[in-house]
Amino acid sequence: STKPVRIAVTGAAGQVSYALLYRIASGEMLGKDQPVILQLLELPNEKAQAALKGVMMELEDCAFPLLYGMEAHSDPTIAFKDTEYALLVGSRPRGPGMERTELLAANAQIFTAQGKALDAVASRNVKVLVVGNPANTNAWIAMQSAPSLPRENFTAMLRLDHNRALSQLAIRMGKPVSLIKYLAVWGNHGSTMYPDYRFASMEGESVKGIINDDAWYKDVFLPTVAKRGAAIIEARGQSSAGSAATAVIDHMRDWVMGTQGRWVTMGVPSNGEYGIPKNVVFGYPVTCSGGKYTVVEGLEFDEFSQDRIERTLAELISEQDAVKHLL
Ligand code: NAX
Repeated sequence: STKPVRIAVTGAAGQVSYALLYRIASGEMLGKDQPVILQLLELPNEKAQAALKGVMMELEDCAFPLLYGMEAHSDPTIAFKDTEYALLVGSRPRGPGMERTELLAANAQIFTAQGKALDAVASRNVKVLVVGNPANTNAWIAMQSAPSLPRENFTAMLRLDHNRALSQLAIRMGKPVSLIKYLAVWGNHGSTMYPDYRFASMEGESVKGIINDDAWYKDVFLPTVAKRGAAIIEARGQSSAGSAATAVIDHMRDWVMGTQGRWVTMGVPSNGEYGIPKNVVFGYPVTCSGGKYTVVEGLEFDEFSQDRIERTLAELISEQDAVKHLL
């Protein structure tokens, strides 16, 4: 269709957004024939708003044919008006000496307000992706704060973890990433996340069988994926931005355009699949088609994977417990 769609992006002057907005405006997310209007949200302070203006000037200077409009906002109830996609990238980073509970509480406040704003003014079909950490719990909070919107439209980003895991497997096998199918990442976007290669295949053969090295899987692969964010900060002096933006594009494009049977990982509110309590926003392998995702069901767990699922669930429950009195 040539009617433009409204896309809200929060944290729009931050570094993930700086890598993301150009790609949305060039059509990488929703296709090369879909015009877009960007509704950008930043903190109201002068510095953030000035930086946002600068980003918008650059976007103008790109003369993107698909970019039909841009707006700068500091109030989510205006920024989210009629938006069909909401990319919630901005969140409160951990400050020096800040406790985990303080951080969770600060973000609970942000995502309660943003959930309410979506509930009040967004398109009734808005598709929401939470990137800002703690992403799963923030998505859960926004969903709880938006009772009139479809629960299943609130998702959290685990795609960066999925992509990191894919690349590590591909490198290990000396094969292109595109040949690997049926990889799953379970649970929380955090150190307990569980990249699971037991079902993965490459050209019809088991990836686990090809690699045939359980010690590598447990002692090298799992920690490499789990600590990749820290390794990037160590090397680059800044956290992942280009790869995070790529994961946003992948997550949204696949959700909207479908995966043609391929598995991808999305953090989605549980309907009880695999014994995860309802509504916990949990990383699951999914397939997408017709603008909807479906959790892959019927997979079996062994003792190791059961333990990993329980650990990542415990982390999510403890995050929820720390904030639920604030909702
Ligand atoms: P930056 O600090 O560069 O940018 C964040 C921006 O958000 C800032 O410009 C800030 O002013 C703005 N902001 C803060 N609170 C806001 C609010 N209430 N409303 C609107 N804007 C607000 O961080 P960046 O590197 O861009 O990362 C953004 C978020 O993504 C962080 O929370 C980060 O932890 C998270 N990440 C999550 C990933 C994932 O896989 N789920 C990977 C990438 C990234 O680290």
